[in-house]
Amino acid sequence: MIRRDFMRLGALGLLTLTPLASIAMSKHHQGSGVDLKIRQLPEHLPLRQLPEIENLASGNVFKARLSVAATPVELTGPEKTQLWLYNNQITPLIQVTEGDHVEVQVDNHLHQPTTVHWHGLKVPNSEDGGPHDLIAPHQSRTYRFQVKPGDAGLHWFHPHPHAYLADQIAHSMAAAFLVKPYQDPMPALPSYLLMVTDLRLDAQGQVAPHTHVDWVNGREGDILLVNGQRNPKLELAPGSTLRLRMINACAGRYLRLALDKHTIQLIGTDGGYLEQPVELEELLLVPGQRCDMLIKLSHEPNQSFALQTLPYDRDWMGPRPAHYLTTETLMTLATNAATRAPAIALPQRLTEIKPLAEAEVHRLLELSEVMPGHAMSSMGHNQESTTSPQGHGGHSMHGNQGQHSPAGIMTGRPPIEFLINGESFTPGRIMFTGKVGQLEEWEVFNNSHMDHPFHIHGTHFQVVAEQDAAGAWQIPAYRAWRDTVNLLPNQRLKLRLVFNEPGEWMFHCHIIEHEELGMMASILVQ
Ligand SMILES: [Cu+2]
Repeated sequence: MIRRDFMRLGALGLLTLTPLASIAMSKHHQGSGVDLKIRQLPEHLPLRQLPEIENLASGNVFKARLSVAATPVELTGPEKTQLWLYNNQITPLIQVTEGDHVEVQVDNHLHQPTTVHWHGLKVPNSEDGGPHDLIAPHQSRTYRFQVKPGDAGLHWFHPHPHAYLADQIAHSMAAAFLVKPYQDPMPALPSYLLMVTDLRLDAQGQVAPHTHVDWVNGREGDILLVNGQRNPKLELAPGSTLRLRMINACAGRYLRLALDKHTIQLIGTDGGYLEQPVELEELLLVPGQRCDMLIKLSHEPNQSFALQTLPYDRDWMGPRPAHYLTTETLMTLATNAATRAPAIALPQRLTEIKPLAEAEVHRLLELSEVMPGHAMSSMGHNQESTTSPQGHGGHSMHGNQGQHSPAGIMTGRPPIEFLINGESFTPGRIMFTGKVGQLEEWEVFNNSHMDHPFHIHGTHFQVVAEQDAAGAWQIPAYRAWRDTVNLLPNQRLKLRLVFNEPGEWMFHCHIIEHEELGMMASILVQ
């Protein structure tokens, strides 16, 4: 551990949690009883399909009611875990076709405000469910938007209320939103949606409160779930070609995906299809991102193959969770004894992604962090010149009374800030102004020692250049539409994008705790 890290850990009170040596050397994890809870969860049950939210309309209209409520769920034994869920289901699914009109009434039965952010969908700004637009406790609101033709892909929805977000995500609030294309270039294949979440429970089987380590790093739960199940199993005929579409809905966990004895054909990202399949040995799926993959399963009958997440070090600070540097199995793919499935002809070209032209406006965004008593940001900010996280509660943007006031929920968070261009998120403060239809290029610079997954609302972007480990600019190997992209420590990326809808659009780190501790800002598009 270098001296700087030692001082930062000390300032955050992390040194008192564990002897110094074990912080530096070991993978000790926090809490007890956790391993027992995990072992009580059954494995290898048949993969559950995401429960579909019922459409109350027909034709090209999708209409539904969405309740948000504390729901007891039997996870680890007789004592039920209180999760906060949409329609009392773990990771349910809305399924529509491009061009459909969507109308969803949300009834907030929580004792705190929430919003529904339609992550990846290009909705009007008024329907984006951002932090400015809260649904108060025990109130309802209806979101209305059209899914534009051309916006097919796997998206999702989750809450976005500032100050309450981390707690709501830790209680499993997340759901999938699949937009089917009018015409799919892919043939019909066995196809599965996979939503990955994680949970950390206390000895009573309830969602454990956030620790300082969670706040600094982004919370990782010990219990890794796919569609609400621990290591479920999917069994197919040998030689099958299958399609897996995955959402990383975790607050802080990076998924470095690899399938035992197989390669992955990546065919799509956040914004839909790639132009052609890309064969990969492994794929990093960071919080907020989606991937669309084809797997050509082994011809061997009666075999099992683990879909794993390999160790990924995003420069963790403080005591590491037990799982942090181990390989974990997300789910198991198995071949049965059936006759070998016939080979399926796959299209060579899936779509066209036109490169975005030279930008009219260039912006620089710097992601940084401030530890207490340390001027970490190159923007010259220090503890005196920035607002403490507790100070944000004073803005009282939520107009919420009672025990769940923003000021109350902010207590217990460490005095660390994550910044964009030296600023911690302040409701109502606009960082940039832009124009509808204008071509923008954003150079995003991660001037910190941790990875940050960077997410932009209201549009998709293309990464046009990325810095390699030596700092040299490289053109990405393939073009893709994304709304979330990872930045390594000290890395710079150039993104091109166009906002086609006016309004104030958020951009932020999708490690939920970093976003909550300030790494969020907005652009006003006119
Ligand atoms: Cu971050």
